[in-house]
Amino acid sequence: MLLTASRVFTISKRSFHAYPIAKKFVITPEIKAAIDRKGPVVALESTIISHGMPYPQNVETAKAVENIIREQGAIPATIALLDGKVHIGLTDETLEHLGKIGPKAQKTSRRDLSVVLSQNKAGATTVASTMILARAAGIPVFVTGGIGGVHRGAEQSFDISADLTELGRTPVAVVCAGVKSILDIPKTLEVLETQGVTVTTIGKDNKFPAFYTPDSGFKSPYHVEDPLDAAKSIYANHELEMNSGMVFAVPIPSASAADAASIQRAIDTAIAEARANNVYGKEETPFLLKRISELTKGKSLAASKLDLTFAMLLKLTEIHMLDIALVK
Ligand code: PSU
Ligand code: MN
Repeated sequence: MLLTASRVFTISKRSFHAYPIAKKFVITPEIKAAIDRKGPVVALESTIISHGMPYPQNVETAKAVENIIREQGAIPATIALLDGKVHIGLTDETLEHLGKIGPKAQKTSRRDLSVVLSQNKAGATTVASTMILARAAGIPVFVTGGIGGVHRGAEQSFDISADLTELGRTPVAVVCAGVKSILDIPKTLEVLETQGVTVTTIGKDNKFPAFYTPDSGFKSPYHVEDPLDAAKSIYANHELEMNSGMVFAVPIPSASAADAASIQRAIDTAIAEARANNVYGKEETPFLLKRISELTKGKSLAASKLDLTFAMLLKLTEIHMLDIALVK
């Protein structure tokens, strides 16, 4: 399934360019050089490191993902906020630090950036803030596991992730394994449509994936089999100066998919617990993910399968991401 480096496409740059970078940005020399020569760079978020997994697995997984990107001929750019600076690319030391402090780093979405930076706090970036900072640095493609979306019960709580509005206003292509069914998937797809976000499944059919499973039961508006077609649509998005983002969903292969029924049971339990414990807002996603991981770990078989699935998904999304990487 590994694609060769020759399959790393470049997308000619017209309207897509880095903003004049403020002093607040610390970009590793390797990434800076790659951006300057329009080489392939892949942005990665850091909430998944701080809030997604315990130490040291979080650091190990982050490194594994970065290695896959390198093997494919692109440069990984993990983004985080430390000591009042935006770090584009983490060193071994900064990654280790972020991994160790874990949830003590502040989960940082668009509305949090100004406070975290001005107060010199440690901040882990969500999909929304990673898009903003990647775009500023001149990186047009970003890979993650699952994006945020419309929470179940949003008709009462109004809880809709800022990831969706960011996708409507920032021209970064987000490659992911779909949307977890901790969220309301059809409502998420509706909001993405309202925001003008192109949603494309990369695969044989137009099934929109649900992270753990290849088919959420809902359709993707578009699907392409060849990642080159995905790259072409990113190019067209830049040419038209749309200034909106795109979602590319890469389904997990059926053979690796977690058992849908047991995952669904864990999700339902976790959601009921969140309601019973009055967990809302920015705490909800980390709470649900932690509980689902704990609940499925109770059954050792399901647990190892889930962990394996998660690692594989990251790999697959990185690989595809490289495929559709980048700007010239
Ligand atoms: N969905 C997942 N895993 C995650 C997240 C979402 O399956 O780790 C993280 C991402 O960083 C995403 C954020 O951007 O949670 C969304 O949080 P909220 O719903 O609070 O916007
Ligand atoms: Mn929310």
